[in-house]
Amino acid sequence: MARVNLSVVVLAVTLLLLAETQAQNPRKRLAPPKPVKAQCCDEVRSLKVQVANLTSLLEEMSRKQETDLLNIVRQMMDLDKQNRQQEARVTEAESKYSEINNRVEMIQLLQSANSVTQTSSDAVYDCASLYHRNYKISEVYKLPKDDFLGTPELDVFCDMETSGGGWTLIQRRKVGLTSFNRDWKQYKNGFGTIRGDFWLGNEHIFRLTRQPSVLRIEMEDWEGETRYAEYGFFTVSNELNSYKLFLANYSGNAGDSLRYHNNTNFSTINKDNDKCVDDCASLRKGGYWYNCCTDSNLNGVFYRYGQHTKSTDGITWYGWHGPNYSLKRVEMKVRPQSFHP
Ligand SMILES: [Ca+2]
Repeated sequence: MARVNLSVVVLAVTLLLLAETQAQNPRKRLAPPKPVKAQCCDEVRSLKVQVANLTSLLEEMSRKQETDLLNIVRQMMDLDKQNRQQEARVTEAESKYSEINNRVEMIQLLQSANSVTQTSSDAVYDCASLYHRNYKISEVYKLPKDDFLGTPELDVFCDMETSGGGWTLIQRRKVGLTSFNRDWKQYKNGFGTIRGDFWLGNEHIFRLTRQPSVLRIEMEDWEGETRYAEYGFFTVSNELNSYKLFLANYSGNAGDSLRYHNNTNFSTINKDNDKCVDDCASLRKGGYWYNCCTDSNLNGVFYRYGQHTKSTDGITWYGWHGPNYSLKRVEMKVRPQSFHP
């Protein structure tokens, strides 16, 4: 740019000089030779000095411009370098961000995959699964219908406190107004009131105990004392196999009074499946896994205080109070062996 400007200026000055010279020439011819010539030469000399001054000024300006230009070019190069460095940093940051984003998406995918797995294996099937969904109050809950598991909608009472909670009650005796002297079909489907006395139903107990289960029995006598019996293994067969009882691994302080009933079929007033010539269901007035006949009779007759030691068909647990003592209160409950509070 400086060079172009300089050339233009030099050209302009040259043209000026030429024009001046040409303008002088006719005068040179017209004017008288000597004095005019001297005057002319003085003017030319003065002009030449001016031109020299201008040229040196221009050269100085040009040098300065070139220096400035060089500085500007250097600055521009520096800026360009800085710009490239910034761009590199931005690119690096973007790639890091994208990598982190990918990782987050991967974690989210894994989490959602996990939750799907948990949902399908942790379906609301019993009180233990409700417990794991953070329902931790002992209350009545409605288990939803599940076509995959083949379970109908069902009201259950959950014990979410005893020994870690997660228990689904299958039986309760405490009020004494519900008769337990019922037929096969009623024992199959269940009867009573879920907040009071009830039998959940053999069909439901069968379904609940298809997964390895624990049975816990809690009892209270008329003196207000409590005992319990727990079986680390408990399952009930299907109806075709007469809801046959299998249990093992007793622990507790009430005595092992259900062991005698192990490996026996369920019997009711209208179905004698026991191991006795007698009809145990009729004798003990309940539905139960009668052997010949009882070491316990948790579905026997509810006798009020004062009457509770006068019969052998009451709610008995021989291991604690013998064959003639009918208990005040009983609860039978199940939960999966795999349950961890
Ligand atoms: Ca019999």
